[in-house]
Amino acid sequence: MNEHMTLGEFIIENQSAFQYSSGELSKLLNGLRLAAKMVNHEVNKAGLVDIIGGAGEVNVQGEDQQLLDVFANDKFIHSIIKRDIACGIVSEEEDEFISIAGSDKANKGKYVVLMDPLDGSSNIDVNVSVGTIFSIFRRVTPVGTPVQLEDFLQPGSLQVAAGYVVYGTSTMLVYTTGDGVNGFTLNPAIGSFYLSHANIQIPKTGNIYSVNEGNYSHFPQGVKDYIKYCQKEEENRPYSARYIGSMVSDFHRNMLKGGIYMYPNCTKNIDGKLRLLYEANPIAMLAEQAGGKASNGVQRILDIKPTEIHQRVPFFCGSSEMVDKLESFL
Ligand code: P6P
Repeated sequence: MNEHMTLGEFIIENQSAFQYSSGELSKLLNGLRLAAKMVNHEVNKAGLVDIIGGAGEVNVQGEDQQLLDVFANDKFIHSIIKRDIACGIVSEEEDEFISIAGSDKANKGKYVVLMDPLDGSSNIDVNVSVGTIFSIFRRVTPVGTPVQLEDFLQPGSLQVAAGYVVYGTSTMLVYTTGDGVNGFTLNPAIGSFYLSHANIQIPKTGNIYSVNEGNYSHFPQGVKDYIKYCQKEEENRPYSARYIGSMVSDFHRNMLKGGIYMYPNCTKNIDGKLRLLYEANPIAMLAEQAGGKASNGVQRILDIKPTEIHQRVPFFCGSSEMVDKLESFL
């Protein structure tokens, strides 16, 4: 595998390995790649808000400045619709699912895309990394008919692809089509993503735990006990506490170095905060494809049968031995 391969070359080269290799998923991934570059450009200049104007203002070019998450939502939705491959979209930014009739109104699209176009966007004005998360399924209702809710409410184990973009010190696109996880780093000078992290494997264990300890008093007792276990002077502990407040960044670091990310249910958020369909499921697929685990504390995330598109789920994800240990406390 050529380390200097571009994402475009990689998609084509690995298309045949993909069980539905009709090239349609490749076109969809290429659309997401393009939108990621456009969002990256906008996110990177967000720090110049005073010059370019904040949301709702008019920037120097006289354009209406959009909230970045609205901008990201628009860019990803249009890049998906234009390719006529997907028949529907669920977005964190949209209350209802979007039905794509297609250019000939025939709903020929075989795929549905579920996404969080800009996760952690509240961090942008303090210059902290943010991310896009996406999940792709094949539709289960007949091709040629309008997409239905059941097309989006499939268990995560049926995802055909999942990935994220992290807009950080460098911008990376990390994704899987069920045959391992590969990471691509954007060279902004020429606008190409290059294979930089081939076949990512999460270390079986690690010494980093990520959780918002400000919610400690509201956590279930088992989570409190696990956090105390992480902090205890024993064996290779205490672990380091790292919490960026942007899940994609916390997960990306834990995937490369080992670690566990936790967003538990608590008395304030009885089902947790994270959304099953376009945050937990895609990250869980990536975690498992990289040799890690993802659980809601008692059940594999990918086995959960969704009941509504914006449902929340408690989320524990990362190094397999750390997730196992956490589950033993619950
Ligand atoms: P809290 C961002 O809003 C997000 O969905 C995740 O990316 C992040 O890990 C979490 O919420 C942060 O939430 O409640 O700790 O501020």
